[in-house]
Amino acid sequence: MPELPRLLLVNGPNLNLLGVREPDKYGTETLASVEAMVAAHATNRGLAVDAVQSNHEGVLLDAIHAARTTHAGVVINPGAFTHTSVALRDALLGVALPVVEVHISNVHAREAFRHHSYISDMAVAVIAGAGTQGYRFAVDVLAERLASHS
Ligand code: CA2
Repeated sequence: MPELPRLLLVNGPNLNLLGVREPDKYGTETLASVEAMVAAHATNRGLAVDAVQSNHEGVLLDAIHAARTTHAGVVINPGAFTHTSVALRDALLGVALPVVEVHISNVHAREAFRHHSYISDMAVAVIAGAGTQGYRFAVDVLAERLASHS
């Protein structure tokens, strides 16, 4: 049986605290349940998922580099690195995989420093403010894109 195309799910700093703190902003689901939900949804769409979360920029860069030849797309919530990291942008540009950027909260309704993203202009889609459902929508975007580009 041929292997399913794989997506890399990347969560950046502090997202390991999902469901533990600040439920008003980020909901009550844990990171583990989000990752399981994404994997289940991807399976329904004929895709497999590998998930990484780190509070360390270099770990995220390494995971993205490693996905270059093994994965078909990236779903990423870069957390605060969204607003700061040229290195993360360069890593995503370097691997040339389709990227969907996800934010649980509506970053545009928050502080001005959250309105700029180093990723958005190179992403195929940006989903913000849909809560953790946004990760499912991101899988849908990549599934449709991969189907239409195959
Ligand atoms: O809305 C999002 O998903 C963000 O990417 C979350 C980041 C924030 O810096 C971005 O501006 C928007 C923060 C992630 C922190 O996650 C926590 C989760 C639970 C408790 C505390 C932090």
